[in-house]
Amino acid sequence: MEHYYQPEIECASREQIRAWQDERLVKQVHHVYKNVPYYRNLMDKKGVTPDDIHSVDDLHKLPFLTKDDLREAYPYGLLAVPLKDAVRIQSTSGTTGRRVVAFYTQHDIDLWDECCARAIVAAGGTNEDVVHVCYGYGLFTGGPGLNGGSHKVGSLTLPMSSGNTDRQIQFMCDLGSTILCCTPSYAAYLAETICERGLQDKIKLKAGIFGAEAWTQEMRRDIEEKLGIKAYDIYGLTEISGPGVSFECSEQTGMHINEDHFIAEIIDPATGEVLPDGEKGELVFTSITKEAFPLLRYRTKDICVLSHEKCSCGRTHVKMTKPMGRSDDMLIVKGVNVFPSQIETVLLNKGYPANYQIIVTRVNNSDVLEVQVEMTPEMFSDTVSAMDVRAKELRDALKSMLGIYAKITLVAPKTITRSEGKAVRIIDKRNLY
Ligand code: DLL
Repeated sequence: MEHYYQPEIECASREQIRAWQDERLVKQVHHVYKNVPYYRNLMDKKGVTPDDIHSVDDLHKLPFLTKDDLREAYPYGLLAVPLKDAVRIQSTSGTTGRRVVAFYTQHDIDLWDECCARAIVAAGGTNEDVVHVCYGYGLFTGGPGLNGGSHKVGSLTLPMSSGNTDRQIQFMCDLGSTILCCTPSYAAYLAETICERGLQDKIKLKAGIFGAEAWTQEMRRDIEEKLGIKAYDIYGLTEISGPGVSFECSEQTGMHINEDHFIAEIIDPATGEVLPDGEKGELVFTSITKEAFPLLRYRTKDICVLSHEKCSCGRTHVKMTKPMGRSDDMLIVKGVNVFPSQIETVLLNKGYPANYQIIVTRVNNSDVLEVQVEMTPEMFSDTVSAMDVRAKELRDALKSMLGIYAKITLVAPKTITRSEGKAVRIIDKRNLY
């Protein structure tokens, strides 16, 4: 029996979806113009007023919003309701200087839960399931989002959060978890550990809902084989609510975007021109039902393709491909957002020259972040044990900046290749896209 499946919305006609979007967009534009001075300024600068927006056809008249706007308006500059009406804050994993906070009213939490519930149902979830959530809880949206969705479906929800693999596996066996929700890299690690311990027969998993980072079809097959499950992709970003902005159905040929809540556009990242279906470009979202933190034409930096082709599952909402890369230099390592500028800040603060290289690899399906750092000639004359102390200090400082450990390799002066143009700081060997 399927619970919380909403065919009247998810399989609505294109005309119906369009009618919802037209009406909600107009209302949303008035809401932000009236309540958010930051938006009013942006729109005034572009010479557009709420009265110019009559339908989705007018969307292109609105200015784009970027992560830089969110940082400039930090913390409360884009809050569109009185503080007393906001009930929750979530945040991106970026740290100092890069943090983005998003606000929710109870209505916003309800619709976010609804989006995640749809993802769980699309993966075969019902109120008979035991949903094992080991995305992180706290400021990260993964845990709270899937937790809320699972409640809405009526499944028995295990709020495990991340880490403590022994306990994860024990609960999985003892409680008979049937749907696993976590990052694909953690799913791969759990799968490997379960196989090593010969526990495949003790688990009852049937599906996994994995997202928050890029993962390949090979990784999907590996996890599916080891755990004996079907693995579904789920996409989202904190700014637009969190997981559940889009999700895979049984056809697994892209993720359906919850179009009754979010309007998607694909633009040329260089010119901002809107591109037609089937063309690759930057994904832009407009949230048309959120109250506390409604973003209009938010540039995600994720590069993908949209398709309105008919889906055999019956859902009519547009599908997006897996992101094929990003138009900025943000890396996602172990599910955490890492910007080279954060690493550079730590190095410069500790007296190192700005010659470094970031190398990301994937070993046994787990990300490894290595930072190769050039020493100054004075540092290079240190004893080996003094260098070990330096490397440890740097490792700790990076951990407190990024939230994850990096392998530090100190290298001799002038060994990192100098660039004549834009420095190549990142070598990503994971072949994720
Ligand atoms: O990662 C929300 C989320 C949680 C999604 C749990 C899915 C599951 P942020 O930390 O704000 O939010 O990171 C958002 O992660 O712009 C993409 O670049 C990337 N991303 C998210 N889902 C996927 C996915 C959460 N399925 C950023 N495939 C986004 C590839 C993904 N990249």
